[in-house]
Amino acid sequence: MEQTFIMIKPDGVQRGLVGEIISRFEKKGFTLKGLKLITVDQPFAEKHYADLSAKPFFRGLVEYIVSGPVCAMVWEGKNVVTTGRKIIGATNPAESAPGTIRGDFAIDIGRNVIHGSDAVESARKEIALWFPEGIAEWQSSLHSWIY
Ligand code: 3AN
Repeated sequence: MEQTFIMIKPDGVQRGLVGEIISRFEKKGFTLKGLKLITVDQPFAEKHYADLSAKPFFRGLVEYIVSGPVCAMVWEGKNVVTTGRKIIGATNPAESAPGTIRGDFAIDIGRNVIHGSDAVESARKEIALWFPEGIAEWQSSLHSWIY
């Protein structure tokens, strides 16, 4: 089953949006497979955002991510990478539709509340980076058609 890495950024944690965001993924029908509150250091944040290292906003982005605890999660379900990105909304909150997380809760591209993997392959890499200890194995006891 497909998995994705979702991270509530320091602003989302400090604004008390963790419950709301988890609720949206749960209500959609996705399954929570990993969850931790963690403060990362600069080398770790640079590794996570390595693809953006040449961007002018890279330094500020790293400073933002290390500024406080983030809520790191693994979510599972059919098409969860693409659908998760739809739930999150466009990168720039000025362009993210109402009803999406960024559309509802963010204003500034540099404080856009949440991260979600952009492809199955990057999800695999990000889950390995953020959850080197592995994630809990569990199966829902609901019938498989209830999701
Ligand atoms: P997404 O998070 O939607 O996948 P990316 O991968 O292009 O978007 O950007 C990663 C993060 O970098 C964004 N979540 C945002 O916090 C930050 N970012 C992107 N573009 C800018 C920008 N122009 N100015 C400041 N921060 C930016």
